[in-house]
Amino acid sequence: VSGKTLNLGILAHVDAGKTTLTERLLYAAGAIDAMGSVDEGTTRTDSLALERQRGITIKAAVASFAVGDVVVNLIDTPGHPDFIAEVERVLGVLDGAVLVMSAVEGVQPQTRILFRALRRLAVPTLLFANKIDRVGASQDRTLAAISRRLTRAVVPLGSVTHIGTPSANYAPWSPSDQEFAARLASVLSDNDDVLLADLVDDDVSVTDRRLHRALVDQSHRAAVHPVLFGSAMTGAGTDDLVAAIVELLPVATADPTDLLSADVFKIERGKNRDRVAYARVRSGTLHTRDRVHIGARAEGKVTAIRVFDGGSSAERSSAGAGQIAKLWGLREVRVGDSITGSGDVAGGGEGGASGGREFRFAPPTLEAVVDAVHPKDKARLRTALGELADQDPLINFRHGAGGRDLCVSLYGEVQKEVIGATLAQDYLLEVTFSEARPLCVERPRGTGEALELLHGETNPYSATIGLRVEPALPGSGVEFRAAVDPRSMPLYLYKTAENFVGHMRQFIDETLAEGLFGWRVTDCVVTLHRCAYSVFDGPPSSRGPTSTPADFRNLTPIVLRKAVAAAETVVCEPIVRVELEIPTDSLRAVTAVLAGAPVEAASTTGDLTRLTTVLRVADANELQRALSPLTAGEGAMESTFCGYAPIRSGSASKRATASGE
Ligand SMILES: Nc1nc2c(ncn2[C@@H]2O[C@H](COP(=O)(O)OP(=O)(O)OP(=O)(O)O)[C@@H](O)[C@H]2O)c(=O)[nH]1
Ligand SMILES: [Mg+2]
Repeated sequence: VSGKTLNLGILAHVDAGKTTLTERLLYAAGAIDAMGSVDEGTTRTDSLALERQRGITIKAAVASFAVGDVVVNLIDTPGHPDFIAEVERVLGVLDGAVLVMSAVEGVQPQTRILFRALRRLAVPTLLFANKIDRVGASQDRTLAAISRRLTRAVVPLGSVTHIGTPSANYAPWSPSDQEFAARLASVLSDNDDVLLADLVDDDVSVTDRRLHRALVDQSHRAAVHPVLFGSAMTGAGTDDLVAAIVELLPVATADPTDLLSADVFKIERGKNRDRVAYARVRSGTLHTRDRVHIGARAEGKVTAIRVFDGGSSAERSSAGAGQIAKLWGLREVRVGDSITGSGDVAGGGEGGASGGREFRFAPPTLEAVVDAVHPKDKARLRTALGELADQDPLINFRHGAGGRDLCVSLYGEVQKEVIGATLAQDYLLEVTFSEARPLCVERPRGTGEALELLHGETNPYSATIGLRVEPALPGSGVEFRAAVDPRSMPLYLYKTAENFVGHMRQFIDETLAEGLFGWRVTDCVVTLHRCAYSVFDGPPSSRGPTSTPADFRNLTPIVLRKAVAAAETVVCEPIVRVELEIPTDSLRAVTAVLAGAPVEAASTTGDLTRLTTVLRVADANELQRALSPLTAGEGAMESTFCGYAPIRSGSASKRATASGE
C-alpha cells in the first residue's frame, strides 16, 4: 500500500453531466482508452442495465485514475432526488467533492440541497460549471447564481472564450493578472485576518505565491470553493479540473497502524449472487482472511479484497487507511455498517436497519403498497424485498395493515418504477404498486401505562413487565429508559444490564413500527418501570430462575401495545417548506393554488417574486404539477422536508396549519 488516495464525490442536480464528466476525467487521466457516452449507454459508471436504458444514474459507482502519486477514486452519484439516499451514504466517505452544475441551467434545487449537505459536513468542494459548449451557457449568470444561491466564498479560477459554441474553451487566469489577484485576495481575506491586515497595509509580503498558498489551504479546509468552467462533452477545461482536484482538494489522512475501521457505503451482487461490499477504510489495515465485526451485529471473514488503484480495481491481500476496497465474504453486511477488527471492541455503527436511522437529507415521505401479480409469488416477494433492503439504502419496507400488506417507502415515482424493474429483472417477479400516499407517523397524544404481572391472569408468559409511554418533542424519535433495579432484570439470561436493555430496546423498536393506525410510532419516551423474572423455589436442587428469553421477547410487545393504546396516538403527515421563485405577474394565480397556506416571506426583485410557505407533501406535489402551466414554465420551486403535522380530519389534501418542527 503506497501513495496517496483522494476519495472524490461527483455530485449534481440530475442531468448536469456527472457521469459524462466522470468518463471524461477517466479518459483525460489515461485510465480508459475511449470515452463512453451516456446517450449510447456505454459509460463505465452507468453500468446497470436500467441506467443504460434510461440514461440516468441510479446507483453510486466507483472508478479510479491516477495523477502522479495520487490515486483518485471517483464516486459518481445519482442526481435525481428519488435517489438521494444513495448520495447520503457516499457523503460520509469523501475527502472532497466536485459539485457540477450546468452553465446553462445554473444553480438548480438539488444543487442547493447537495451544497448545503457538503457544507454541513465541511467537505472540501470545487464547483464545476459544465456544458459551456451549449447554446445559452453564460459565465456571468452562473457566477451570479452561485453567489446568490450557494455562497459568496467562491473564487473563479479562469474564464471562458466562445461560450455557447462547440469551440468554447476555458483558460485559467494568470496568477499575475491584477484583477484576478485582487478578487482572490478579497475572498481569501474574509477568512484570514492576518492576510486582511497585510492587504490593508499594502504589505509587500502579499505575493502571488502567498495568495496561492492561502487558496490551497482554504480550499482544503472547505473555507472557499474554487469555480472552474468547462465541458465534459468536448473536454474543454477538464485538464484544469484534474489539476485543481489534486492540488486544491486534500488527500486522505489516516494511520494504517491504527485500529481497523471501515465504512460500507455500497453493496453489489457478485457473479454468484454473493454480497460484495464497498468500504472506505478509515483507519488501520484490512487483510484477506481477517475476521471482522460487522457493526455490532455480526461477524464475518473477508475472503477477497480488491482495491481501486488508477484504472480498474485489482486483487490485493490488504487495503489500507484511506483506500476504497471491495470486500468479499461478508455475508451479513449491509449498507451503512461499520467494520472493525474482531479483536477490538465492536464499534457500533449499526446502520442499514430501519430503526433509529438518521437522515442527512430528508427521510422518504411517500409509500406504496407493493403486491405480487401472481399470488404464489407473495412469499418470494417478501424475501426479495428483504434482500434488496439489505443491499440498497433506497429500499425500505414494512409490513402494513397488521402484516397483510408490504409497503415500500419512496422518495418519488421514478424510484417506484426502478424498484419494479429491479424485481422483474433480478428476481423475475411481476409486481404492482398502489398509488403513492404520504408516509405518516403516529405520536402519542398523552401518557399511557400498562403492566403484566408474573402469574397474572391475563399474562400468558412467565415474566413481569411494566411500560410507560409519554410524548416527547417533535423530531426527537424514540427514547428508551430502564427505570428498574438491575437486580430485577434477568441477568442470568442477558449477562449485563446493558445487554438486557439493548434487547428490550430492539423489542420496543419492532413493536413501535406499527401503531394504532398502522404507522410508525415516534417522538416518545418509553420507560420500563417494572420488571421481574420467575424463580422456581422447590427443592434446593431445582431452585433457580425459570423465565426464558422468549418470555421477555413475547411479553414486551403485548404490554407496549396496551401502553400505546392507553396513551392514544395522533396520525401526523409529512410537511415540507416550499420556496417559490415565480414571475411577479403570476403571483395571484399561484397564491390562489396555495389558498390558506401561510406565506412566511415574500420579496420582489424586478419581475421575480420569491416566497416561502409550508405545505403538506400531497399539496406540494400538486403545486409542482400546477406550477409550470401557471407561470408559463418560468416558476421554480424547491421543497425541503421540515417535519410532521397532525393530519386534518378526513383529508390529507388539506393545507398545513402547523409550522412543523
Ligand atoms: N452539450 C453538452 N452536453 C453534455 C455535457 N455533459 C453532459 N452532457 C449531456 O447531458 C446529458 C446528461 O448527462 P449525464 O452525464 O448523464 O448527467 P448526470 O449528471 O450523470 O445525470 P444523472 O446521473 O441522471 O443525474 C447527456 O445527454 C449528456 O450527453 C456537456 O458538457 N455539454
Ligand atoms: Mg449520471
